[in-house]
Amino acid sequence: MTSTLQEGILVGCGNPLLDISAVVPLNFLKKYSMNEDDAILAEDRHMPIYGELVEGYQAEFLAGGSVQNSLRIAQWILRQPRVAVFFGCVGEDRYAGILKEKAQAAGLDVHYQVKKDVPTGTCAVLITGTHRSLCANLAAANNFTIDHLEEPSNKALVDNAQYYYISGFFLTVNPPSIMQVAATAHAKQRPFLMNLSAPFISQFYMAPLLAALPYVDIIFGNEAEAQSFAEAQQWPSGDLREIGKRLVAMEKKNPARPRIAILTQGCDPVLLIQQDSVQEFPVTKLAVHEIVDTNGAGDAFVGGFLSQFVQGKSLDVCIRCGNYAAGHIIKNPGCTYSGEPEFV
Ligand code: 26A
Repeated sequence: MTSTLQEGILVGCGNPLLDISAVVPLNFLKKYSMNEDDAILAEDRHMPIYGELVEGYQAEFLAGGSVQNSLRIAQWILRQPRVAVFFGCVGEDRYAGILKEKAQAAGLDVHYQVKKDVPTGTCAVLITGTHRSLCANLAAANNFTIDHLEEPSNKALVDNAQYYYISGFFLTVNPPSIMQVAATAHAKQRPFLMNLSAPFISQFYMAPLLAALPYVDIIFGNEAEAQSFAEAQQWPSGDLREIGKRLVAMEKKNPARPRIAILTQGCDPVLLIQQDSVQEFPVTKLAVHEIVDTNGAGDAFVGGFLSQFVQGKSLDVCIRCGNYAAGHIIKNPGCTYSGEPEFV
């Protein structure tokens, strides 16, 4: 970090979740009809998972929630506190305290909406080898309402930001808030960034996703999420480059700033798609013994990207930093970091 950035230059909204993470046998996934590397919303039949992880599998508690993860990582790399502001809904309990403490320790400026009498959301993280399967019980996070963004001090934070980032996950909670932030970004001609987040978003939340997409300047996703979007759109080709090109060509409110798609594919190269061009950015492959878990890798990629993007750096630098951050997070439990960032 050389120059000082405006406080609150980056605003994000999402689901603040406490991750309950454990290494489990494949049978555990089977028992709950879950797949490796999936991300789902908990139904009633998943509710015993959380207790089982704590009682039988030495579960670890870690700060989570996709957008909050990305913003914490951006803060870690920036080393300047309060560059990023986060909105989301928590309960009034010990888990909310842990989340706030971890976010603030990273330098993130959190403005939680607090829903009394509803527990803070949790996410079961089931680790099987280098895979992770997520099962989110949103609880309080699902109670976020647009009036939180309309409170004068929060509205001022949204109005003053220069960059906006919201996950596809948040489409399950409050599309009106997403549309409001998107419209603000559009009116002020500021970048609005979103993430496809999980295959189930394109399967079950395509309508609100399509409503937000015309405002999206940069869309992130991994290969499974991009495939799911393509299938839901009934696009003929499953080729990731083709999907990216079609994504960037979809309707856009501000055609003067063509949409960019950034698609990750594990340890294969990251694809940067702009109009008809596709560029590849290699990923440094980690040895299996270096991998602690892959939980949060995609979020960390976005966090690293954002840390450079808000400094006006080139897309090339942003993506290289995304790859650096993801690599670091994979070597640590959940979406946590250790030591000082080493990205130059
Ligand atoms: C709506 N859903 C399902 C979710 C999530 C989520 N964050 C927001 N909404 N499901 C999982 N996560 C978070 O994703 C991170 C890994 O990318 C987990 O909390 C985990 O920290």
